[in-house]
Amino acid sequence: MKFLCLLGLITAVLAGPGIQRFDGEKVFRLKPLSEGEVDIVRSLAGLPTIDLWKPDSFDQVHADTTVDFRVSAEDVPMVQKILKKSGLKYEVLIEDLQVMIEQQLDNKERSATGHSYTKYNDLDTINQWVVGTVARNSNLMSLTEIGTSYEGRPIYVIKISKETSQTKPAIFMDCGIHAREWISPAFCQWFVKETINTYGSDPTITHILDTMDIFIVPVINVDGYSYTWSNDRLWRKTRSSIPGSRCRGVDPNRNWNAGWCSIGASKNPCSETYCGPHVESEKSVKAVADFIRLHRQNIKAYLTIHSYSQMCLFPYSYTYDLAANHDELNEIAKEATTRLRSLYNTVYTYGPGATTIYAAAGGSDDWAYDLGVKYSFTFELRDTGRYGFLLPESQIKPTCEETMLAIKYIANYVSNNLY
Ligand code: L06
Ligand code: ZN
Repeated sequence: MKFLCLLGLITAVLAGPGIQRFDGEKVFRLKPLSEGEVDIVRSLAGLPTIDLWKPDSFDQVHADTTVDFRVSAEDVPMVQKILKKSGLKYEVLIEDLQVMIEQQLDNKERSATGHSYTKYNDLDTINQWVVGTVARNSNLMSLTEIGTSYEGRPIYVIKISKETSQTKPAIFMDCGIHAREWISPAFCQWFVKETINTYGSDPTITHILDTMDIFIVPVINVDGYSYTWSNDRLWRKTRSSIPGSRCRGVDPNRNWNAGWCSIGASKNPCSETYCGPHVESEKSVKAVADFIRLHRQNIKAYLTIHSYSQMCLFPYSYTYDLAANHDELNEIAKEATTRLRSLYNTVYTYGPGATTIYAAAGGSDDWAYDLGVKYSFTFELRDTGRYGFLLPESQIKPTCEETMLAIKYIANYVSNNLY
């Protein structure tokens, strides 16, 4: 008996803490309609086991805001009791998170390399794909390691370029700023495949690449993404440790020098929107910011891919002031989302971040815009909450196909309006 216990202990220690399970956890949706109801929702912030999915901090909850939050299994009865007593209408978006997490991997195909454009790939698989794809397409692609993360993982920039003797204007796109938004890196991989496969046959892609270069970071927050595969599927931030705090990680979309930490961000290291000890404290953010600064004369558009909510956002998010070319950005977003909708009727909303989603400072889109990149957009991909961050693999293809239409529209617009 003693031997068995010891064996169990050794096995547990060797296996490590293992991946977190979410059995019985639920995701609720509600919409407070009055200030009184807002107060009730905000009072839930006091419960340590509540994880807000949308918006991403309780300060951003106002009357008419749609609020999605995850509740631990043990707190479900208590939260339901509070909500019922308050009379606040709510729906249960996800009945059992663990079931949903398992259902997400609904593509059972196997590929020889382990990589698939219609499956979620872990970081090692993505990195092998990056190196292999660039090597196989060296006429059109090159690879730079722009730095390493807090935990020492490489951060790559893929350059897609039809070589000419002159330096061309460029579009910069990144994926995977937030770790749990898995559809984002899936889109960057899809985008690379489509671009190299259709150069020469698709007139828009051909025109874009004949006039511009494209820089792509397939995953920025490599440590966070890796952690969502190994430990906690719902991790959002980086993995850096914060001196003097038991909590880890900085929100990498609150860490850029754009009204840093002034609104919609937190100075508390335990918050999901922790802005970090200082601007660009995160190695992965600094590596990308340094790269963009280095190429700032050439970069004409900045695109960053997130999920979920189905939105096309543009500056500003750290202020309610309108961007200098607001009307132009609004027209571009309107047309891009119309193109996107034309394929599967997926409806997107669009507008400045502060009024369309919520005010939040320190984002990469605002930072790039203030650096002089006048076409700067954040995409919040599918869906609107049915699956949230756990979008099933069966939706990767349609999501990427429709998003391609929007990105191609923007890239083409920029290539015809070079400045
Ligand atoms: S998950 C993406 C969202 C929205 C970002 C909009 N842009 C800025 N706040 N700068 C987030 O980062 O919370
Ligand atoms: Zn995000």
